[in-house]
Amino acid sequence: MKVTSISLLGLFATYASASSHYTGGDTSGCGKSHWFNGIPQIRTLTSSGVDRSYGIHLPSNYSENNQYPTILGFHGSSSIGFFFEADTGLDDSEYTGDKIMVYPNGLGGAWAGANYSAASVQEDLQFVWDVLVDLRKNWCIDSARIYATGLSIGGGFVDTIACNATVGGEFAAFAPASGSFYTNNDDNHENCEPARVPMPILEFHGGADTDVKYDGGEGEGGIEPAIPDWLSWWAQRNECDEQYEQVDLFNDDVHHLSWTCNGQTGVVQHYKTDDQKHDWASTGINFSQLAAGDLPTHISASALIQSFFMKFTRPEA
Ligand SMILES: *[C@@H]1O[C@H](CO)[C@@H](O)[C@H](O)[C@H]1NC(C)=O
Ligand SMILES: *[C@@H]1O[C@H](CO)[C@@H](O)[C@H](O)[C@H]1NC(C)=O
Ligand SMILES: *[C@@H]1O[C@H](CO)[C@@H](O)[C@H](O)[C@H]1NC(C)=O
Ligand SMILES: CC(=O)N[C@H]1CO[C@H](CO)[C@@H](O)[C@@H]1O
Repeated sequence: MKVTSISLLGLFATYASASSHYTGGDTSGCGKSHWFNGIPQIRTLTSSGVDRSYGIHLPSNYSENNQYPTILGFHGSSSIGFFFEADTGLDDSEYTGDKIMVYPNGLGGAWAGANYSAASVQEDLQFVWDVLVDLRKNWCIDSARIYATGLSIGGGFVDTIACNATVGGEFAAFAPASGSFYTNNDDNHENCEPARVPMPILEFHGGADTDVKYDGGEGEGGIEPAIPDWLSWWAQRNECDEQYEQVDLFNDDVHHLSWTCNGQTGVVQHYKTDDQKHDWASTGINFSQLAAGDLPTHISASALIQSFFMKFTRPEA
């Protein structure tokens, strides 16, 4: 009986996603005016008894009664949100001129999941929850259009969020890049419990990544899955057709994989850039590429995630 009602709810969520826009969520931050729109700001809060912080960037034409799509961007290891912005350019109005960008800062420069992480998975998930509460109280957030992206261990943590029904359920779609997936990986991938079907997810990964290898194995902070395996788990969770569509681009240097799930195209997507190392895919050189001894690639992850995210809204629960 219980199982039947759960699968019925799953079906409902699937069909509701196309038409029914989620209108829940606190909107008490709407109507509050702010200074320094268009300029990065830092906000602090206490989470699990620890002082934490995040950066926030509002559109320069922020309008206090407009509910904005909001993207949380999780930095890589030995980093802070400010550097993730520098690598991705996600504050640029060409990407987020009508969205709010949020850059949470990890404890000890990293995120939970690795064997070197300062915070536990429980604490970092709680932090994301607390950030969402703080955002909604202070700014005008569209709770149907909250998204998460991240680089390296920040990408891995995006997967950790997606796999937690409570916290991940607040998001409409996810886009990890060069992700080190330490939780819900080979041995325990079935522990992943997403809030609903589907949970749209797009991953970028370099074929020449020697830090978080495409074929998986020992990583800096634990065992990582092979990316094709990780993709197949998400395809299963999202009830996708087994056969995906593959388009080879740029003289076979870039491979775009896309899954259709319950009749909806592109719910799970992947870009493999053959020559790319462990960094953020962009057509202009950025710091993460310099640090990895890499060059720009053919595609811009910052642009591609915008069109991916805007295809999806969080359905009614
Ligand atoms: C705000 O500016 C962006 C470009 O920076 C533009 O795309 C958007 O339409 C503007 N929004 C409003 C409400 O004027
Ligand atoms: C999701 O994360 C929250 C916050 O850490 C935690 O309390 C909850 O137990 C997690 N849920 C699952 C199913 O792991
Ligand atoms: C973390 O895991 C990696 C990969 O298994 C291992 O090489 C490393 O020694 C571990 N580090 C710690 C501090 O346990
Ligand atoms: C420092 C730097 O040049 N960063 C760039 C990295 O790539 C993104 C996306 O193309 C640019 O917007 C950044 O300015």
